[in-house]
Amino acid sequence: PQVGINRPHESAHLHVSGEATYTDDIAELQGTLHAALGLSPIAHGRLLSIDIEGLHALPGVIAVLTAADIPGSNHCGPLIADETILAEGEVHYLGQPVFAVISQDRELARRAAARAKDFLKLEPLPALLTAAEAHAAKSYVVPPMHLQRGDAQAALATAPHRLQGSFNVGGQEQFYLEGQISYALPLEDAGIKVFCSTQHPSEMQHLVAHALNLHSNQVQVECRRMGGGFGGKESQSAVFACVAAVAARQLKRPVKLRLDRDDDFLITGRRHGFDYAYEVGFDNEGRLLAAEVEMVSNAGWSADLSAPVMTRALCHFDNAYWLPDVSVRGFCARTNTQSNTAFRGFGGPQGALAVEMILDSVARKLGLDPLAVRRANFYAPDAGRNTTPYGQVVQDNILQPLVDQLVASSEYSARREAIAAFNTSSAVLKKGLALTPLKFGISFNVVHLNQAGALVHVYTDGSVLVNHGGTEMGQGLNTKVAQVVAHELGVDLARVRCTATDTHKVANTSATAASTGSDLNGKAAQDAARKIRQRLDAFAATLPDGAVLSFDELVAKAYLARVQLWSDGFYATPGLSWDRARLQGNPFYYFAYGAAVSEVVVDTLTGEWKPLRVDVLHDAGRSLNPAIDIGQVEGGFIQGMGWLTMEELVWHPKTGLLLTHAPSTYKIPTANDCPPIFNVALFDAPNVQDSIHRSKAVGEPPLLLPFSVLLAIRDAVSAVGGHRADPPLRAPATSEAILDAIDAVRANAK
Ligand code: MTE
Ligand code: LUZ
Ligand code: MOS
Repeated sequence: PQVGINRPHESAHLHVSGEATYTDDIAELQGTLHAALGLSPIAHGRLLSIDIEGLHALPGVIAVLTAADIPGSNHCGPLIADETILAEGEVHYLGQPVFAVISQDRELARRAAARAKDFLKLEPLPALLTAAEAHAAKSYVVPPMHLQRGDAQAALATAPHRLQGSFNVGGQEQFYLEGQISYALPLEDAGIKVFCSTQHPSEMQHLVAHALNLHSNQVQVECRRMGGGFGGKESQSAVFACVAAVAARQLKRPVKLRLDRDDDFLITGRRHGFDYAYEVGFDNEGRLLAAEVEMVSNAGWSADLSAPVMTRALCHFDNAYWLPDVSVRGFCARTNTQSNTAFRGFGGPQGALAVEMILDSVARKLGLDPLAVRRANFYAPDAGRNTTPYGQVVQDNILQPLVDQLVASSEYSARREAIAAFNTSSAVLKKGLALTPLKFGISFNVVHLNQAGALVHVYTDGSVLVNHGGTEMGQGLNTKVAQVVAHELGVDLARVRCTATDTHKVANTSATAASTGSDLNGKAAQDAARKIRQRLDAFAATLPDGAVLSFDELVAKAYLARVQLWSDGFYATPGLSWDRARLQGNPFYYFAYGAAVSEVVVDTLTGEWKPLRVDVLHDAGRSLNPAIDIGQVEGGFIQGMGWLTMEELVWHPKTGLLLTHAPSTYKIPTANDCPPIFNVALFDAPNVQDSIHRSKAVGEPPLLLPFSVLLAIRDAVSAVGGHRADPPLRAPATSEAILDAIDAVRANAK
């Protein structure tokens, strides 16, 4: 078999030798020009004028482009036309692109663009800089959403215990190592080709076509690979693709637009920060009987993907738990900051974090181990505790056996006791332990996006070339799709290559997102390969009996017999339905599960902390490639740990300038932050659905595993008050946040 086995990433040898070609590595054509963006220096204001002549006079400036130079539409929002490529009339955040400067020299273009504030005439307007302010002003990018089942108010009134609270979690920068970049080449007859680092080549094709007043068949977008996307290149590669294309078209020269890191931070959005307010009712075992929750996301200045992100947040508040009477409201606050967007988990982590924080508080209130409270709330096929608040029946629940296995392998109970003993005898250092489970819905929560296409060529020498609609961002999609094709054709993986994603090869693709890349494109490529195999089988049956041919020999003969040796393939996920107005239906093909146990030690004098040991058991179904999947689990874990513990975004409270706009002030985890003991295993069970070789999507779900780190820190802080204290710990749990929470626990104990 070619699937279900460890295989290195198809580009691993290129990644490590520096030979992998990213967009900026493509040999520049003669005459290539460079663009840089001039940004709004204020958070909100009327754009009175742009001194184009003044900018033109700066050294090296060949052209200055503004909204007026866009021949077609200036809109580039993915769902709602509320977003411009270049500002028009008003500016909505500090960092918004207002104009582009084109030069032969990238440095000169950047220098000119950096002087934006000297050449823009702006009349400042009042700005809303926080989600709380915007929520108070009822300023939203889309109408509020409400997911409900039963009567939460009535259930609250009769519950034996009630708990009210609020907390918040910050946003997160994708911090793809390769920043946003596009390289546009004008072609004959008004055509254009754009090399773009994007998760969504088809959307870039459509938006470039609209901006240039072209048809889609005149625009080609290609992406061989990204140096990471993490959701940040799902919709937000658009501005850069469109600006490069408009400039290339106007100047009839190739134009490259590569952002430097600070501009990337200032211009693009990231994971939505969330504010939560809740009231829950529960029984003596900590079983939730009622939940009333309000979630407010900071959407930023435009809608972008905030609506589907909030939908996913609402549909993941249940996480692993059955909630009888529940009311969850979602508000996407419009603020004068970067427009927030997709980031690994797409709102799911923000939704599920809420219930995990709540259950932790419930456990402390009752004096129970949080794990016991979690288990008491699990979805269970018996007793009718098995339907999500949005009406989907959980058919593939493996929470119980998965958590049992992890509790045993991590020695949870013994370590719980050892930690309690340690904490009674240790005044300054406190340890904490937490196990958190996850359930993550797999499919785009917009039904029609769940489709994919592929094109497979078998050449006469028996080598195989695969093209599919997905994009490679390091996650190993091409490797998995090549394995599927090799398996289907019965050839060695070494015979199969994947080529760059190209809108001229497979049309109308969805973003590589929602973790569906290998589910969708794997199935589409399998469909294509299967058609070829069936033709070869039929042809082989016509050959004289006893002829034993290799694949290459068979293919060579089949060609001479005029058998079609290439094919398209298509796949659409079955059984999905979604009522967007009522937030009810079957939005997910299946669920992925997982759980993690984390142990940390906190220095209660400094607020510093360290992970000591992490055990993960993650469900990747029958994994297509366990080595790649374990890499995804480890990466997702560390990335989520960064979000919850160290990555802090700070905007200037008056000007709205994002102060943490570079690695000097914005800290992501490094190799040194990995837990010294990091046991990651896959829970080996086939998907109950007919997914590609019964595997499960693995890209995003692991991001929820490090909830266990945040809650282990919370456990350690709570130990300052004897584990019964309910610390008001915000996320990210930076040292400052940890010290604040310790202070609060101590003040409460007095
Ligand atoms: N892994 C790497 N190395 N780089 C990435 O950019 N993006 C994540 C995840 N894993 C990402 C990654 C996100 S946000 C998604 S949605 C999935 O990969 C997308 O790829 P898949 O659907 O093929 O898993
Ligand atoms: N839904 C979803 C989406 O669940 N994940 C996504 O990445 C996405 N992107 C666009 C629209 N809906
Ligand atoms: Mo991933 S956030 O769906 O690109």
